[in-house]
Amino acid sequence: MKLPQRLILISLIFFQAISSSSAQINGWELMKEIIKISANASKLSDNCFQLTEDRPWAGGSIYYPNKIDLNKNFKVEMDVFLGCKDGEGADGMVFVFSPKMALGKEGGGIGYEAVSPSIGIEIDTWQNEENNDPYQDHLAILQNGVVNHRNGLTKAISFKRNIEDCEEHTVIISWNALDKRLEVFFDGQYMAGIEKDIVQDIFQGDGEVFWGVTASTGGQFNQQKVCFDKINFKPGSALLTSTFKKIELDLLDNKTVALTQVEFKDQTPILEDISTRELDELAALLEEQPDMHLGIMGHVETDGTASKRLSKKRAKAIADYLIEKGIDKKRLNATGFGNRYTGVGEYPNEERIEIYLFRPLP
Ligand SMILES: [Ca+2]
Ligand SMILES: [Ca+2]
Repeated sequence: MKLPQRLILISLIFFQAISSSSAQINGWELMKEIIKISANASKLSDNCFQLTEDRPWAGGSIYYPNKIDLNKNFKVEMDVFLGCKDGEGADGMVFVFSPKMALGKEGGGIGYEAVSPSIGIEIDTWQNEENNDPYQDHLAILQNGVVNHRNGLTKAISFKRNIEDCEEHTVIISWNALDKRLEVFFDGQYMAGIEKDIVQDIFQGDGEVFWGVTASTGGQFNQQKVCFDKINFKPGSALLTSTFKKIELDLLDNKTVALTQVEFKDQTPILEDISTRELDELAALLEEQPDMHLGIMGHVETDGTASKRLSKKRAKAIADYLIEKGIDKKRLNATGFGNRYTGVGEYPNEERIEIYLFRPLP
């Protein structure tokens, strides 16, 4: 198997995809399972995490443990809770992109200091004069684990009010890979932005990084929490390969499997953009197995002739996509079953595309 070439090919396809469409993947379902927690952080619910308790000298971080690719767009919407103490509260939190899942220094370091290479979006609730912090709670885009505002990518931007107010605040972080623009919004207001080739300038050309949030307390302290509302990104190639890996192994083991990432627009055979990465992997597998044919079976939820037709059209849409990717149509056998068969075991979804490999009779 020529895996490296395949990865390069897939990267190229994705690189082209960003310029032509706004395809997005909601990483949320994946994230619920596999967030990585370090030090004093803890999980509060499926989408909420406590980063620090309300006690001195605590530090905590959470990271999504599969790299994302900054050559593609990334957007996260989260609610941050910075505590209930203003004058006596500290220190804040930092949203981080870095090839390491690291927790930096506590206190004024906000769990970010010394995490390098990195981009950090700091929400700072304590004035450290040694870091040129303004008196007010503030926000800034920082680089390479340096918390001194003299070296920031933006200056420190003060909030017009106290943000350690026992309330949740919405933070949106948006990276546009094409314009190379990183923007931060707080409670619906634009706060800061940079235009920078982060992949080249910070990460030496390798756009695959982890993302996470760090926080700390010091002599002063607050409880600090983060909840994620929406996360949109395309996974890096490592995740891409690992999600398809199981499907590939099962197929080669003569099993029938349901595709996990293929989605259609409601009641139509039109593929959602999200589907392409799994189908591209499937096309690559078929290229590696030139003697094998592929059975494609469409299943839908509802009863009736129209449903049977829809399930067949959907199976055919998969075949058409693979043909477009260079797979000989003689190798593809698409059928639709309406709702005749219920999904079982690992594939309880009624709406699904199942596939299997078979060797044609001579
Ligand atoms: Ca404050
Ligand atoms: Ca500070």
